[in-house]
Amino acid sequence: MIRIDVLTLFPHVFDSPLSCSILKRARDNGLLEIALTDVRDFSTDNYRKVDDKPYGGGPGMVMMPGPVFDCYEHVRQLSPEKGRTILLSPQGQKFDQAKAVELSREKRLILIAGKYEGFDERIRTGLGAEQISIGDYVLNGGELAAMVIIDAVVRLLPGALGDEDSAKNDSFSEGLLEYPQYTRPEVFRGMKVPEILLSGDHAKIAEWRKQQSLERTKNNRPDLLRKRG
Ligand code: 6GU
Repeated sequence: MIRIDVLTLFPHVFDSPLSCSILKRARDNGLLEIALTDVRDFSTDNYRKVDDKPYGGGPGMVMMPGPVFDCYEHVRQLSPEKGRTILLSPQGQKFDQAKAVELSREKRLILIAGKYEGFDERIRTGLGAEQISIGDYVLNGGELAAMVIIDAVVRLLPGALGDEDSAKNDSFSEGLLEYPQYTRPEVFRGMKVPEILLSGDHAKIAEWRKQQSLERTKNNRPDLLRKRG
């Protein structure tokens, strides 16, 4: 069982993905407890303001520390586990499968998704939060990044997938991309399934798949081969 709290200005963004397939089943089966909390509810301003202009000037708005701290302190006491606090930010360390595995072993994650140009730095330092980015591009807010992390983490929870093996064979689990897959029919619009997959020779099939994985990785993601050594 993992508990994931998300602090966000847009809790409804999470409704649809959380009600789909694996995430829904994980919640229904008690593998996952997820709680969304609206940071705006912790604004002390009459207009529910949560952001302000940056000191020193410059474009955009910055998330104010007050509402985020108050929201965080409220969320913290909803459950006894301390867990790990993660700020979603393009300035963070890059999220990858190894990080997903690491996070899937936690009892609790507290994800903070900000909108606007960024967070007041005291949010990161004061909460002792680690920062995570999902890649080298800029999103309008942390919500989709939080959703990506939740999705990647939950499918690693024991019992979350129907077939226990399927997470182990995934792309990246061995540092390589996955081999090509085929299903029926044997011939589709003149395109045939590779003969070897119909041969029943399991050793040959395993060898072919490994070769295909290496080939794909070399062509599409040479960085992964270098990382693997
Ligand atoms: Cl975590 N947030 C935002 N706003 N943009 C991102 C990101 C996060 N990761 C990649 N781009």
